[in-house]
Amino acid sequence: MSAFVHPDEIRSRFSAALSAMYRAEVPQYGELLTLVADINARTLKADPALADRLGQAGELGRLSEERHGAIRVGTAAELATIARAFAVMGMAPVSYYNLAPAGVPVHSTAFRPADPAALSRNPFRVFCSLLRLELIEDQALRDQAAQALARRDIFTPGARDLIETAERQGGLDEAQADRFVSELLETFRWHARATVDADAYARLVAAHRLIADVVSFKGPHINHLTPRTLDIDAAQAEMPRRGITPKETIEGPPARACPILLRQTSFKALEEKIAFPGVDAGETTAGTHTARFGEIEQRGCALTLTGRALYDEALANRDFSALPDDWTALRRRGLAWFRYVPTEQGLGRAGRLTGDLDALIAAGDVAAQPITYEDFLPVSAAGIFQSNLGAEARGDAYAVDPAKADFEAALGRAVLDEMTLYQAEQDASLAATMRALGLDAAAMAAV
Ligand code: OOG
Ligand code: NI
Repeated sequence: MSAFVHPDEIRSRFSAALSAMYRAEVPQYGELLTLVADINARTLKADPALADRLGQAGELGRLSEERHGAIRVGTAAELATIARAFAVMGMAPVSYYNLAPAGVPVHSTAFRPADPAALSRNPFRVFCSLLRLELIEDQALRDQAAQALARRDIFTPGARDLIETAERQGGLDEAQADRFVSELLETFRWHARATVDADAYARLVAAHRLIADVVSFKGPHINHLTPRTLDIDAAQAEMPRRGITPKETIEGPPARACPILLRQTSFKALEEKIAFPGVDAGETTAGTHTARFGEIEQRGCALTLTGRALYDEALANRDFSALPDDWTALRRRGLAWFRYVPTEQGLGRAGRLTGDLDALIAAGDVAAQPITYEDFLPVSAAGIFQSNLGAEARGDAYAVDPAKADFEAALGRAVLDEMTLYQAEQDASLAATMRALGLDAAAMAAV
């Protein structure tokens, strides 16, 4: 039997194919890519220290390939199959995001590579939301939505076959991997023809725009694909100059010398022509739908639970003074995650070093690199959702408890905890550094 294609490679091929498809469907996305590439090149040239830092962290190579997308599925079965499809590409569900408190009737996870080596090869992520039909108050409408969802299959037979093949064989060979990519791409494609009639669509929109978006079409079209910029303020300023109108404010933390977490901006959803099935077979009625948009993000350092609590508090009060804008302070106070590496000088002194971690860093024997935040921010996500739902979006929160257990039951597995992943990366890097320097790792615990 021929060798299997590495899941990281299948993920890269899928991410590239999705990007090409979305670029053809939404030409403004192509313009965003050019804008971000220009700004990234300019930023790296103007800031050699940043270029150095990204180079050492292994992030320069992945930058031009880096993107995340988002889809919204309608049923537990769709979510469970999507999870199996992403697993073929080395992507696992990380974190649980409940959007109901922000007035959006979904809960979500992000499928992404979990280990540092795979992230550095290609960090492609997909934010995946599951509609919560139970939050539709009107029983008749809820039933109609459930029926529309029960009638559709968002996967091609070929995609279903290949997911099973990958699970049975433990991977896909060259030909199978390419077929898997093109079959799975169909799930993410835009369908201009609605599956419900214009009346049903109008009632779904009245319940919530997002419900109409999930229920009215053959599949969960990719609704945005987001490149990573190194300077989001520059990108925001540049968008109008290139004929793109951004949302008013950047979501997430303010601009800082030491970027943390995630900052995002977007342009408003496009109004796109769609066709509803008419009363007579073959007849259609014209309509419009707004769902697909463009987004840009800047990623900073991942925060620990303590750091995240400070950030959440700061965001609520719009006062960020309690969060130090200084890598050393963030590290010493255990507010952010770091990857430790021995420096050349340190390696030259291996076996002869003493002192604690701070002393080794101060002496230049160990370097601490901020670990990039690979996840999402529910408040930011809610802001993006809201800005793309139009004025009618409900601002009030749904009165429901976080339903993580329900979500995991639908998913067919537990989501991974992002903090555990960052902690593991930090711990492993520290242990490897100490080993390389001939020091006792146990005595050097960082956070
Ligand atoms: C997903 C919105 C969340 C982000 O970057 O926070 C998201 C959606 O609109 O379906 O993509
Ligand atoms: Ni997004």
